[in-house]
Amino acid sequence: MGLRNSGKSSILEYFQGIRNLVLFGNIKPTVHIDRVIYQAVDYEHLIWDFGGQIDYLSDYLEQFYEYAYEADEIIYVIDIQDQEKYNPSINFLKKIIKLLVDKELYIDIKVFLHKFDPDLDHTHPEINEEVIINLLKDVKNIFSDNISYSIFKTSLYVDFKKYQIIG
Ligand SMILES: Nc1nc2c(ncn2[C@@H]2O[C@H](COP(=O)(O)OP(=O)(O)OP(=O)(O)O)[C@@H](O)[C@H]2O)c(=O)[nH]1
Ligand SMILES: [Mg+2]
Repeated sequence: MGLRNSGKSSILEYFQGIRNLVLFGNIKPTVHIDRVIYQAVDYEHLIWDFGGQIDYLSDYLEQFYEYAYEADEIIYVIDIQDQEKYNPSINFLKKIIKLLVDKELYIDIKVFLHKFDPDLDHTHPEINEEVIINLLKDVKNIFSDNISYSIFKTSLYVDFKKYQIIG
């Protein structure tokens, strides 16, 4: 889950082996919910990709129990390159957490601070350490003690690697 354009569907494509950055640029906004089966080494994951456009969000909250009661975990994606959406994104997550508590759903939450690209200080110098520390503080603040959560920095634009194959 997460607001529109935060990178959720791209992350799922990446899980499934896509590495071509051009293809990520071609992904269309998800219409309502896309259900994806991802065969990992260990077992099969059934992943629900919740389209983040504004029109869908109230439905997710209204029917939250029906959507969530069988889930093992929620991955919540925040686009760190889009500062204007920090507050709305945190507010939506806050509503999700309140529903989890109210409905006694003890589902683990992983927050991805996403688009944390290796060249971020060149492409987005305004997203400096202070901005990230404040964002982290704001995210941590909305969690109560009875919710298990972890926070990650993520990016699909991973570092260049070279593998020697001959010589
Ligand atoms: N810079 C950068 N861009 C990314 C990264 N991951 C995804 N994107 C871009 O983010 C844009 C939105 O990606 P989507 O995967 O469609 O986002 P979404 O959260 O599924 O959007 P909705 O389906 O509308 O909720 C695309 O242009 C991607 O190329 C990343 O790690 N770094
Ligand atoms: Mg999507």
